[in-house]
Amino acid sequence: MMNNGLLKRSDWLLDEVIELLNRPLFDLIFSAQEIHRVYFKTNQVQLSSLLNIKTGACSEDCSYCSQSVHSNSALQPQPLMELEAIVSEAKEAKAKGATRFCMGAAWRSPKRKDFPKILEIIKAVKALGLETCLTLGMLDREQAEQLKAAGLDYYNHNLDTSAAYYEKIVSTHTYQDRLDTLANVRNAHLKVCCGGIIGLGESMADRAALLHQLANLPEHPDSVPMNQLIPVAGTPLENASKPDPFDIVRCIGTARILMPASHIRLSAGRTEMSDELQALCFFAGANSVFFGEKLLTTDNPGVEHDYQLFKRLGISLEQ
Ligand code: SAM
Ligand code: DTB
Ligand code: SF4
Repeated sequence: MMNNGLLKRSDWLLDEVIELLNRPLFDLIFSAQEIHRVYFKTNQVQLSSLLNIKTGACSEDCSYCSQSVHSNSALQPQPLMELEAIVSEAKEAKAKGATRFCMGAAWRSPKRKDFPKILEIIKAVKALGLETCLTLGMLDREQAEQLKAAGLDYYNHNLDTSAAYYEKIVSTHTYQDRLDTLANVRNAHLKVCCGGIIGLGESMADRAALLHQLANLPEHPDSVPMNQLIPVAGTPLENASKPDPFDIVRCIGTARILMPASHIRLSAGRTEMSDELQALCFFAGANSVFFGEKLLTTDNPGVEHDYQLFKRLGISLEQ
C-alpha cells in the first residue's frame, strides 16, 4: 500500500523512525504539522488533570521516580485518598477546563483490598462528566476487565524508553511485564495512554526504539505522553543532564507522524521549558498537556500561566 503519510500504519521500520528523528528540524515540523491538520482541528489543546491518589512507598526501583521505596527522596508516603477528597479535586479540575481526570497510585500493581475502592472512585469521577484515566502499575486481565466494567476510559502505562535501556533504569519488573499489561488493557477495550521519558541518559537510538515500539503496538495508543525527566533529589537520576530542548521537539514531531490520530501530550517537565519551546512542541504536533499546579509529586506550570500561553498562541481548549 502506498504511504502518503496519511494512513495509520503499524509496520514502521526502525530506519524510517531514525530518518524522521534526524531530519532537518523544520522539515520534520513541516511534515508533522501537515499531518496534524488532516487528523485534528488546528490550534486546539486537550487538558488532562493529574492527582496522585496514593503517594510513595512503591516497591519498584524506577531510577527516575520520587515514589520508589528505594529512593532517598524527601517524599512523605500517604495511603489511598478518601473518595470525597478525590471527587472534590476532580470537580475543581473540571471547573478549570480539564476534560480528563487522571489518577495515579504508587503501586507495582493494585492490591486486592484496594480494588473495590478504586472501582467506586471511577464511578464517582465519571458521574461528574469527566473522562477517567488511571495509572496503578501492572494489571492482570481480570483487573483490566473490572476497571472497564466500572466505566474507566483510559489506562496509563508507559514504556518509558527502549527495551534495551529499560533494564538500566528499572530492575524490579521487565519491559515484557509492561507490554503484558498493555495487552491486558487493550484486550479489555480500555483506551491506552502510553508514552515515555526523554532525559534518562538514553541515546537517540533508544528514543527511536521507543517510538518504533509505540507506533508498532497492535493499535496506536490513544494518548502518547512525552515526559521530560524531572530530576528529583534523592533519586539515582537526580544529576542527569538536561536533554537538548530540540530533541523533545523531534520526538514529538516524529510521534505525530508515526501515530497521526493519537493525542500527543507534552507532559512532565514543562516548568523547565520556555514558552517558546512549548510553542514549538505544539507546532510539531503536541495537542494535549497536563494542566494544574501539580503533576504527581512535582510542580507543573500554574493554570493562569497556561491560560495566558494558550491565549498568546491563539490556542483554544478541546471540549
Ligand atoms: N506506578 C505506576 C507506573 O509505574 O506505571 C504509575 C505511576 S508512574 C509515576 C507514571 C509515569 O510517570 C512513569 O511511567 C513515568 O513515565 C512518569 N514519571 C515518573 N517520575 C517522573 C519524573 N521524575 N520525570 C518525568 N516523568 C516521570
Ligand atoms: C505520564 O506520562 N506522566 C504523568 C502521568 N503519566 C501519570 C506523571 C508525571 C510524573 C512526574 C513526576 C512527579 O510528579 O512525580
Ligand atoms: Fe514510581 Fe510507578 Fe516505578 Fe512505582 S512503579 S517506582 S510509582 S514509576
